[in-house]
Formats: sequence, structure tokens, C-alpha cells
Amino acid sequence: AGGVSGAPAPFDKGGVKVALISYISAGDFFQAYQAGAEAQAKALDIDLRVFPGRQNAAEQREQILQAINLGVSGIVIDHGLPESLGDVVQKALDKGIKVVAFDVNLNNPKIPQVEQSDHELAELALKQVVKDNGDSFKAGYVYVAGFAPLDRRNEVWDKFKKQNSGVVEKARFGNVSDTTATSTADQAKAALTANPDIGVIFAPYDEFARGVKLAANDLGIANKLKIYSADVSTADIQEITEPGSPWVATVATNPAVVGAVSIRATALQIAGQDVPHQITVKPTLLTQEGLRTAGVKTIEELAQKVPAFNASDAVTASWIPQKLF
Ligand code: SR1
Repeated sequence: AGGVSGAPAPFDKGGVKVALISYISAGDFFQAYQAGAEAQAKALDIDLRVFPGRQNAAEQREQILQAINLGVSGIVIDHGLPESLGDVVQKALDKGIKVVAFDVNLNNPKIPQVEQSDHELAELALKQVVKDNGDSFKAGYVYVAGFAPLDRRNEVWDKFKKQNSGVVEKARFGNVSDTTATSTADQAKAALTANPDIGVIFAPYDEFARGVKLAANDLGIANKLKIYSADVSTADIQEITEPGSPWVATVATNPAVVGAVSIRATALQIAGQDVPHQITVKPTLLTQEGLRTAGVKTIEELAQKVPAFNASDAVTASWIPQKLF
């Protein structure tokens, strides 16, 4: 390890051990998040230990204890169930380990919280819904409670329904697992068959949207449905822009940038520098029409056209190399 020239200790020497402990690793969002974290860690000459997430709370607890035993200086906790993490996270803090949480509310003033401004994300998506469909329609909604970003987006959906009495939620379904898209597709098929008048689906997670699109194609009703989501990946862009796709808009950050921001927040804390408690990476609305017109086919092309997909100015410092994507 050679360290980063001009960086404060311990980054001047390099080889600082940091753990990335995820609750979910499957799917485009989480893979890109991890890749961004790895790229930022490499740029800081951090020895990043990645613990894969298998939606298993007991395993995630165990991984935190393993990371403490490895002698890491920092831990990024990416999603998870707060009720099963409090005591082990406190153990890490008691040992002087710096902790950063992404999308899991650890409710501790010592732990900076990273999020994608989920309220704004849902508001932007629902604004587009109204632009395309008016304020009176039958909807399907994909939601699983207990995940901080989905719960925040749900608050906006609840408010939206209260403010728009013409919006009727006819069906609610969803599944988060290592087969989220296909399991959601099965549920969507049943919901759409039972409610043929549904014209709009709010599916604020790309795996949910992918599942609903699969169901719509199988049922032959893609031309009668409009899907609005969160998140973006190269595969998503392809699914959104393909001819006849019912997936008409998504609101997203570049997950790689969010991963990089999580590592920077950890590094700044390890270097003894100030980090805000709430760290937000702002999302952008991407419509099918806009993507087609711009001829954007990959997330890299998106990053060239939309500055927010290239980098974030959240938690930066002159000694942290940042041009990564
Ligand atoms: C199961 S939670 C899935 C969400 O986490 C991240 O916030 C992504 O945006 C994704 O939609």
C-alpha cells in the first residue's frame, strides 16, 4: 500500500481496512453500489473487505462482529433491519470504529446516514405519473414494508393518494428476495388479471418494475399499462427504451456514485474530519421519451450527459480523488 499523497493520516500510508456489509447484494442497483464503493476505496488505497448480503439479518450481525475482529477502522452498513443491528453496531462504535449507514435508519447521532432523497424521488415520479395520466386513474402499487427507502417512498405515495381522491389503489403487492423481479412478476400477473382496469403501476424499485413489465408482456397488456419506477442501470435503460415498453419513467441516482459517497463519508470520519449527519445524493427523472431522444443506451452514456450521474459533491475533500466514472 502506498497511500494517497497529501492525504491526512492514516490515508497518507494507505491500507486502511474498511468493511462494506450489505443486506442485499443481488440485482443491478446493489452490484453498481458495490462497484462504486470499490472504485472509491481503490482511489483512497483502502483495503476494502466486502461482505455479501443474502437478506439474512443474523448473517449481517455476524458479519459486523467479524469485521470488528478483523480490526477495521470503518464499516459501511448498506441496508438491513435496524432492530437487529443496534447492539452490534454499538459494539463497533465502542471500539472506535467509524460507521456509516446507507438506507438503514440506525438512529444514532454518531452514524451519518446516506440516502437518495427518497421523498423527492417519489415526488418526481408521481409528478410524471400525473403529467402522463392526469389525477384520476386506477393504480397498482409495489411495496414491501421495512426497507427504509421503500418506507420513505411509501410516505409520499400515501400523501399523494390523500391529495388525489381520483387515484384508486386497486392492488398492492411486492417481494424482496434474491429473485425479486420474478417473484414480483408472479404476483403482478395475479393482480393485473384480477384488476384489468389498472392503467398505472407505481413500482419504486427497478427490480419491482422489471417484474411488472415481465407480467405485462406475458399477459399481452403492455400497451395498456404505464410503469413508473426508481433506480437505473444499463439493463434498465434497455428495458425502458425498447419498442412497446410499458416502463415509461424512472427516478434515479447513479448507484456507483452513492457507493463512492458512502466510502468517502467513512474515510473522512476515520481522518477525524467533519461529516454531516444526513448525506443526500439527489435523484434525476429519466423518461422513456427523454432517453430515446438522447439516444442513451448505457449508464456510462447517461453519466456523460447528466452531471449528477458522473459524480456527487457530497462529502468531498481536496485530498480525496473523485473522478471515478
Ligand atoms: C429493497 S430496497 C431497494 C432500494 O434500495 C435502494 O434505495 C434502491 O434505490 C432500491 O430501490
